[in-house]
Amino acid sequence: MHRFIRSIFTLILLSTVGHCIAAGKVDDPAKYVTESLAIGGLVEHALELRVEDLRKFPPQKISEIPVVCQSGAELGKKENLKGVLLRDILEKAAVVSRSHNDVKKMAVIATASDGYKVVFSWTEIFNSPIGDGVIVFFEKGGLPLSDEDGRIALISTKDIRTGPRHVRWLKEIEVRKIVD
Ligand SMILES: Nc1nc2c(c(=O)[nH]1)N[C@H]1C(S)=C(S)[C@@H](COP(=O)(O)O)O[C@H]1N2
Ligand SMILES: [Mo]
Repeated sequence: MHRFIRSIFTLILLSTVGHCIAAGKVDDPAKYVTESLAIGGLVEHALELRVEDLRKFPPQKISEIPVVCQSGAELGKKENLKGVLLRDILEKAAVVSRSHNDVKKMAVIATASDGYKVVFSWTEIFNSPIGDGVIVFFEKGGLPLSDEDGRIALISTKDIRTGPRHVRWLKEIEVRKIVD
């Protein structure tokens, strides 16, 4: 019986720890907050954008987006987000394409200050409906994002599960040609 209780306890403990790691909750979110976003790699104009610079792009509003983890767990929803299209930012940075087929071989990598990274393809962003929903956001309910959300974040709103390509504490977007 004791062993049974102990294993139940261990299971509860493990699932809690697992969930926290999955959702990337940390003790001191303030230390991950980023105040600017760097755009680099295969671009003509490397950019360093603060929130006031992001505001100069055409605004995008998300009234409501459910956040669903890769595991299928529903983590709630985000409401009244304001941001801009990643596509508009990349157009300003101007992706370097030397030959007709170059862009088809490119990845766009979003990196957060805690090391979290997600990958898009150039095609997803510029030549698929996914691109219409990839938003770099900086406001929630009319206020700057909290330390937990990161002052600058990204979300791919048209994904089936929106948790994975939601990037808190966004710090860098890198364009890379990943195949020859
Ligand atoms: N920077 C960063 N962003 C992250 C993570 C992370 O560990 N670090 N975890 C991701 C995972 S696994 C999920 S499910 C969602 C959770 O979104 P929430 O923080 O809004 O609940 O954030 C994603 N964004
Ligand atoms: Mo997740």
